[in-house]
Amino acid sequence: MHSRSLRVLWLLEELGLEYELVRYERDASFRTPPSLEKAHPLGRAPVVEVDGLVLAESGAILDHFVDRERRLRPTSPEGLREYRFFLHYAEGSSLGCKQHADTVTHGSGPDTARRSIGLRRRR
Ligand SMILES: N[C@@H](CCC(=O)N[C@@H](CS)C(=O)NCC(=O)O)C(=O)O
Repeated sequence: MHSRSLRVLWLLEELGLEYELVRYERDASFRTPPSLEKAHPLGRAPVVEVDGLVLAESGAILDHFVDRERRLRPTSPEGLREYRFFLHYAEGSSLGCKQHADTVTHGSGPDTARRSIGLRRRR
């Protein structure tokens, strides 16, 4: 699975919660289908329906379940700081790098990726 949905599935497994998985197949250019916009206006994965709500943004979804279950969130100030760091790092700094790498692998080619991160090709 090449999706932030994995973050949510991982947490649901860690929490031992039951869930129904709904798959939205991507098109050839790796975009989600318009039908996902019916679930949430962002039209991006993951989207979850839980507690009568429709939630998007993987970090917000993770926070929702951790709050609801009152498990896995550290209580010490240091632990909480680290928890927040990694919750945001995964979608922020870390994924920024991954997206650049994906652009090289799947997207518009190495030159586009190099330009977007300010690198020049060596002559
Ligand atoms: N910040 C959002 C990013 C959502 C996102 O861009 N999801 C990707 C899959 S990992 C997606 O749906 N891409 C297909 C598209 O934009 O059409 C989150 O963490 O949930």
